[in-house]
Amino acid sequence: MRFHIMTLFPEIFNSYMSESIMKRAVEKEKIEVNIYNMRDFSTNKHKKVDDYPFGGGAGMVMTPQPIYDTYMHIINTHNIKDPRVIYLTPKGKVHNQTMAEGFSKLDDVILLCGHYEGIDQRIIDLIVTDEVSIGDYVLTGGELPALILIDSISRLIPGVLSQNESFEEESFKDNLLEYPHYTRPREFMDLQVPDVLLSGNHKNIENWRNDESIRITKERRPDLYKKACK
Ligand code: 6GU
Repeated sequence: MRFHIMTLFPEIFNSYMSESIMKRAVEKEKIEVNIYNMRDFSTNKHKKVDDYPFGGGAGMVMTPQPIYDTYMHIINTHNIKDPRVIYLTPKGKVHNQTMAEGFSKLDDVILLCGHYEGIDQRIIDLIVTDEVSIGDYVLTGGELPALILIDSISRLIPGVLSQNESFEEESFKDNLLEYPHYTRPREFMDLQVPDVLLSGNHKNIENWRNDESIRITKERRPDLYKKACK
């Protein structure tokens, strides 16, 4: 999978992509991350990328030219046939595990990070295929949401996680939240590890974990619990 990030703040991505599982995924060539500073594509003599909104109002709007030219550069240099362009915006469809699974099957994903009050609507009409939000709160820009998409998508690509890190048993599988985990020591600050986990009885352990998953989901996420029962 190749990610192509369109941003005004390219530096934000370097440290996250240089650690842990993301770093390993790049090294193993399971993912490729290309970062484009849209300011570099501005034809304005001062490299301007924003302007006042027609109709008035607060804040600035990103102008279409640098965005469109960055997009054309990406699809031409990488020979992308049916480009999927995800615009990160609080107005988008809220990201979830099912959407991450869908995106993980693509060869190329272009992530468009907005700033200021937003981007010219004509860019959305012309090139954006998906508008995605990461939740019901407002951030200052699309860079953190883009990293969240990259992370959630990458770990679903075969070979990115090791056997150990497998996503076969984790939260949101079958719309359930994950059961609690324990490790050594058996007693910590007078708190014990549940006996069943020390019993060696695999059937009982599986049943306990399943019951805990259901209990926790019902308590915290009645919306998910309803779907899990279907
Ligand atoms: Cl994708 N962008 C911004 N700026 N704020 C957000 C968001 C995205 N998702 C939730 N809040």
